[in-house]
Amino acid sequence: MATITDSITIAAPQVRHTQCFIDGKWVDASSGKTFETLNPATEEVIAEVAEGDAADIDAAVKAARRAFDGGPWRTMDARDRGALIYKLAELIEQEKEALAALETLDNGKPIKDALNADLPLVIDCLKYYAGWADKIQGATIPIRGDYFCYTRREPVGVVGQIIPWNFPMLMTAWKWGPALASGCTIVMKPAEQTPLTCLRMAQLAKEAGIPDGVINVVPGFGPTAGGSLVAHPGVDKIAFTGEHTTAQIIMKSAADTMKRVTFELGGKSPNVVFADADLDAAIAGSHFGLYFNQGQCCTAGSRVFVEDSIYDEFCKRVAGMNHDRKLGNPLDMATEQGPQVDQRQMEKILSYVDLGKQQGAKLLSGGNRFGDKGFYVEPTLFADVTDDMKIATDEIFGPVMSVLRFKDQDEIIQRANNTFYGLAAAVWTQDVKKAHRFAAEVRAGTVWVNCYDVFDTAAPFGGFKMSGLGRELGAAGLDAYLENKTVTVNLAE
Ligand code: TXE
Repeated sequence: MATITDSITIAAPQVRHTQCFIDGKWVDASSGKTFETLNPATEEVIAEVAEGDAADIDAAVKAARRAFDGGPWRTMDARDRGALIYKLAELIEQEKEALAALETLDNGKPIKDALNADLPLVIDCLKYYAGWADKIQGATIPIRGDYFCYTRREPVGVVGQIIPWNFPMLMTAWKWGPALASGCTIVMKPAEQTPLTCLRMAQLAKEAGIPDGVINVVPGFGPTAGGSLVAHPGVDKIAFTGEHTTAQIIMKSAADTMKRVTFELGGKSPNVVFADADLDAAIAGSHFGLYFNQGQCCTAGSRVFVEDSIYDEFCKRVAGMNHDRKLGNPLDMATEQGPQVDQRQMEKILSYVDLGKQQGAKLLSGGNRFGDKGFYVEPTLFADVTDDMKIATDEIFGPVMSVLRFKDQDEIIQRANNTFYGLAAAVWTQDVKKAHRFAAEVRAGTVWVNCYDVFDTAAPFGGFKMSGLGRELGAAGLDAYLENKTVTVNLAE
């Protein structure tokens, strides 16, 4: 089974911010309440964090409203706004080791991943959107008559942003980058499991010179802090990443004030491996596509369809990789898999393992909690999974791979699309025609061909069907933070 690692361990970082960040100041929750954030590797309390609720959200929205309506942010030279966003990226870069360690402490992800994946993507995202600030342009439109018609692209206003715990800093950057570039002001509610890095980023934004009130962060729980943000009449738009059932609650509540909404939600992404694929690459890529980040990725390739003739070899080799996988202290540079984010997620995953066994799937590796301290789950592999089993239909959000067999190329599109999700998909084949046919016919917002989880800030990302609404990243990601204003000028004498 997986082994405990023993090599260079990074020191636990200092926790500097635990209060609400409102109007450029650190303040306690107005109720005085706090909640604990835990280290999921040890189950020990890292810090007590201010538990914001409706009153704190109200203060934050008012600050954001003032900063938007009367402050310099929206009206300053766009290039200067871009420079401030770039400065924030540079300050993050200067303390990237400490931020990566803080992310690992709060979330449990291996420090190696926080350093080599999360932090570079965060910095890249902010630098990319810094470059957009002075390139947001309208159009001149040749309408009928003696008129001059043009459009202005204006910031949507105060945006409420609610993020999950699987990539706390990266989700912060994905939300802040386009909002800041377009001139919006922000009230963010980080996930209750992982508030610490977002709070540190707020302080760095202040040090970068982003004016008070432009970014506000209110930690707290979903139905209270999150719910009041969604209901607040002073908020113009909500951007949310999390579970689709939460998005449905948010969408209904946002309807009362006609807020704009964008959603990045879950998935049950099909990953199709044809017999003609480069098998080494397909196995390595499929393993990464599911087990990366403890399986806690919205894009996780959790329905792996493997062609009959290579099915047994594929499963055997994935089981071997699981056997060798290094689980342990996530602050250890050699650790490949850390704990799940919390007890609830660990228990949810283990209950799906039980369901897989009950419904007749064949457990080839893992299936248990790893150790008795920390929320670790062994890398788990099920073979002989059929399309209707719960482990093939539900988002497990953990290190559980379900491998399904296919024989007929024509059946695979229909089976891949047989889900209410539509976030991502992948195909492994050396046949160009097969790859493009799959890419065209699969109902998903992102398709990877002979690769998995390749993200770039410049490329739009989001879901079809119940996996989301709107797009993040790239130029498309800016649209969600902009209104189109049409101006028509009478030129007649
Ligand atoms: O998500 P929630 P949870 C999936 C994954 C996971 C499951 C539950 O399957 O097992 O969701 O995770 C805030 N009004 N994903 O419970 O509840 C909440 O405080 C306003 C997929 O963490 O959606 C947090 O900040 N806000 C996913 C954020 O919403 C509310 C990432 C996400 O929490 C709220 C995470 C409410 N009524 C989980 N209720 C992905 N696709 O990336 C909660 N929140």
